[in-house]
Amino acid sequence: MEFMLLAVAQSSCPAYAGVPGTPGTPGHNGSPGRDGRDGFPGPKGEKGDPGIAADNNLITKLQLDIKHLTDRLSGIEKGFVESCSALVARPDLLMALLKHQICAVLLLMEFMLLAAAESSCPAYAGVPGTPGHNGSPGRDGRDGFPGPKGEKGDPGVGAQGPPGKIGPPGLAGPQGHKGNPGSGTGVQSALVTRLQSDVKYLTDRLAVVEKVLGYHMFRKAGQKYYVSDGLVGDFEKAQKFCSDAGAKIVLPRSEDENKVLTSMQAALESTYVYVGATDRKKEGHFVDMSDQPLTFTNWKEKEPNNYDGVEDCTVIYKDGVWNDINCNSEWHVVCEL
Ligand code: FUC
Ligand code: CA
Repeated sequence: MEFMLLAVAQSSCPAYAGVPGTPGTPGHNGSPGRDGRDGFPGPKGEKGDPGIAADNNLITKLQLDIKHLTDRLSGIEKGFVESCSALVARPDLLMALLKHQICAVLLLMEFMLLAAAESSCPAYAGVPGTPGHNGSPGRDGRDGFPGPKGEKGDPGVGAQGPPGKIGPPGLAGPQGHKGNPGSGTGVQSALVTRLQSDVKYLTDRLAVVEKVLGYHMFRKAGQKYYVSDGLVGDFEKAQKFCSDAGAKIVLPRSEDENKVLTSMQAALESTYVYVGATDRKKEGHFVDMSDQPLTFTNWKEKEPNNYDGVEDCTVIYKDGVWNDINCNSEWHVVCEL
């Protein structure tokens, strides 16, 4: 009714300014805030593998040691030492030690979408007001995710310089304590262990050979050496002479060794040479100098006969056969190393 009356008044009256309209609709929400700051750097990469230069130097040194020892042995023994060719290094294993690892890191990014809701209210009649101002910018976004993990560090570099010239080996010292577990690769450790064992074997062998060189006469018998300075004495004297030399009275343990001793005996121009076997502890039961049963004998026919009941020691005759004899009689002394 009121609306109709107004319409009638407007059509019939001069136009006046209308009643101001109701306020406009609220402005839209402000624009989204700025992107968040960059994330912090990722965690530091893992420490690189231990350097291999030091171990390689050790391997090189051991190989040089082996070459040096092998050369010395070959020179000394002049062809009667077995080949040391089994001790040649293994370059293929060394190459396998150099390996590289590349790690790929996957970065997950999360995006959040915000939807602004618009709301409007119906306006009443009248001229709508001007739109309100935009709202203030939203808050800054959240910080980004941490960056990717850093690259793995470079392998370390050994501080050890190149090996110097090898001096002559000294006397073998006492065995040291067991070392800590190695830090190299399995292949590397196995190679080093083998080379160290080879060096020890050759060093020990060289010490024996050099000792042998100090005697007037020597013969190689398998892995042993028979040595003599031409000494003649009773069994006690023979025992002392050999034990002072870090050796034992000779005792052939095979036909071949028995032949070597026989040839030495001929060179010594000796009738008898003492052999390290006695039955002093139990008559008729001959044992070696460690009281172990004999694994090889070459008794002459009808020997041992314990002649006159006083024969507890053993000698080898010129033709290689054995005889039991009085320990107080004096014969040539040969030791084995
Ligand atoms: C044989 C040997 C003895 C001794 C004697 C002269 O009877 O068995 O050991 O040599 O000869
Ligand atoms: Ca006898």
